[in-house]
Amino acid sequence: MIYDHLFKIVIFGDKDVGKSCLLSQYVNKTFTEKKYLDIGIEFKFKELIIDNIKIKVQIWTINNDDIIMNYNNPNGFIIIYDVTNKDSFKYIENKINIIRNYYTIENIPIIIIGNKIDKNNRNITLEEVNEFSKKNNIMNIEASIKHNINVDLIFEKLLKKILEQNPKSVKFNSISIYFMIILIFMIALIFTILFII
Ligand SMILES: Nc1nc2c(ncn2[C@@H]2O[C@H](COP(=O)(O)OP(=O)(O)OP(=O)(O)O)[C@@H](O)[C@H]2O)c(=O)[nH]1
Ligand SMILES: [Mg+2]
Repeated sequence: MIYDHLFKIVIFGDKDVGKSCLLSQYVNKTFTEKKYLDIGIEFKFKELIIDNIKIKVQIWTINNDDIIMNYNNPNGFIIIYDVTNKDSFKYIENKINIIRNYYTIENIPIIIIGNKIDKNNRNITLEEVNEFSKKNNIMNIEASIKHNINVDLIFEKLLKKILEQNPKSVKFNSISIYFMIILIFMIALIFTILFII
């Protein structure tokens, strides 16, 4: 697919919240109960169309502050917590400040995800999350990555926000480059013929 935009999204959050699961559920539509090997950093690509705009997304999962600091120009962040684990929610509060301070982009799109709503021992109420989101001006959504509930919606919401900040620009894609080469060749040919006659 020839795309209009290439965006980078970073998935971040405390241990075991479901970062690796989100990546494989969204891109490959697979889920495993087994713990993914914690390799610190992973990425996959996904292509999709939103409002007739062709987008290629490079999605990273990271679980280390240093990587956040060194990460090159992300367009948006997905920060996950586990609705059954209070600590995982506390964890994101200070991470949002790190991201905001480091990237200096006042309004870098961020969405926070309350994952594992399929479990019945939830520890964090939607009210406290809504209050936190409002205070920090970020989007939030709850999900069950296990049951593929709201997984596509997470990316759709974030990407729509990213698109608002990156209006469609005219770019050279591979077809237009071929077209330019042929055009230049034709013009050169016409001049050569004119020169000869
Ligand atoms: N019940 C339930 N379990 C989930 C869900 N999402 C992920 N899990 C489980 O949570 C565990 C951790 O998932 P991972 O995706 O490996 O978590 P992670 O955030 O990548 O963990 P680290 O890379 O170690 O920081 C796994 O056993 C998953 O099966 C969900 O929506 N519901
Ligand atoms: Mg992981």
